[in-house]
Amino acid sequence: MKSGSPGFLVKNGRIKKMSRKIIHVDMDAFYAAVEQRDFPEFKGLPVIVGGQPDSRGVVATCSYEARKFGIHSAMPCSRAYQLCPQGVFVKPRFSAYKQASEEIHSVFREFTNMIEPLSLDEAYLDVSHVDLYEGSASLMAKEIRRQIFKTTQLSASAGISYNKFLAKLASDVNKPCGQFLIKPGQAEIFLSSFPIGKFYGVGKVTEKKMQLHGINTGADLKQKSMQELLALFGNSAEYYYDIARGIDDREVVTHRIRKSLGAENTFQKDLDNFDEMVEQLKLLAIETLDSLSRRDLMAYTITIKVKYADFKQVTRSYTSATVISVQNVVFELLPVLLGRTEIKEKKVRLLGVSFSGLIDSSSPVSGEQLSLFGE
Ligand code: DCP
Ligand code: MG
Repeated sequence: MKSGSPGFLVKNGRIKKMSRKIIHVDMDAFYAAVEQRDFPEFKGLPVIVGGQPDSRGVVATCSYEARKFGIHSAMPCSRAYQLCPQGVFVKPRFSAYKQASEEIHSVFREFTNMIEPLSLDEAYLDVSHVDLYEGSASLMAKEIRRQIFKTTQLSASAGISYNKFLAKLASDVNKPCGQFLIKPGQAEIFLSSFPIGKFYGVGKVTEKKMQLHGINTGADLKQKSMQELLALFGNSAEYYYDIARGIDDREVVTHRIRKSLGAENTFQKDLDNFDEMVEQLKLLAIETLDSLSRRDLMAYTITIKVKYADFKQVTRSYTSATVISVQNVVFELLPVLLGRTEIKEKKVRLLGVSFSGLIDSSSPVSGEQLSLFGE
């Protein structure tokens, strides 16, 4: 049996699918909590991690005290300052968050090796085959949270269910510092009153489109037939059909292959000069190429992202049949891609470079591609 798969059980001569037990752990106000732990004078205060109030940066996260003022992740810091001038604005300290994340993972590993990290503060654990606490995933989650707190003095929330989709939704229910279980048979009731925009995989654009068609909750989504969903959403129809019913067969993937790697920068002043933009893109490209090579990765696709002064954003990509993550090739492509945007008409506030279509540079195919490219 493949580890982490639900497996099969032969019962009364019939094959029965065993359901999974998934725990989704998500730290509470992660970066801000680390700041409040390391600087006790910040405890109980609205702490905003990200840029300074007078900068053009955005909020990475904020403490629950700050959330009462309406501040949230990705909000411009200037806006956060308007909402809460007395807030404590601090710069992120990634090494501290990374360290905390490693400690959290060592707690996870006491329970299972079937861990799929989603970010520094979030992971899925497949505990289907773990015998601790007589196999009770709820008790395991409670103990995981207790041990995380003991080791890091940081609080975590957890969602427990029979698949990843539901476990992730569940971890938000009793946040902060709580957990919630969705048992088989409870999903559809749980989802029926759930606002459609909160479903994982329903972004802002899809949310609007669904609302236009009278889909505001999980119950509304479930009312739609597969035919109707196909007409509305094409390839994604099946996904929406399934999530309305709480169906998700994705396994916990322990060795996730990175899909993309990139860097971006918001400028203090909008840029309006082509050469300067190319220079900035080159700097971002060098940084990203460096991260790729440290991870022994190479890429087939390069994408630039341009956010204009009016906040509209576009991406331009180029995919090659050969590996393109080589500095001189990238430097040639950057001005070409940039030339395909509206920078002549609009100023630019943010630039980004990312690589996707990643392969391991030690894999035989990449060696072949590289030599092809060399010719
Ligand atoms: N983060 C970020 N930029 C975002 C969102 C998040 O830099 N737009 C960072 C800061 C967060 C961390 O990732 O601390 C984890 O993100 P979460 O969405 O889990 O948010 P928090 O852990 O901060 O809060 P919550 O208690 O809602 O999970
Ligand atoms: Mg979190």
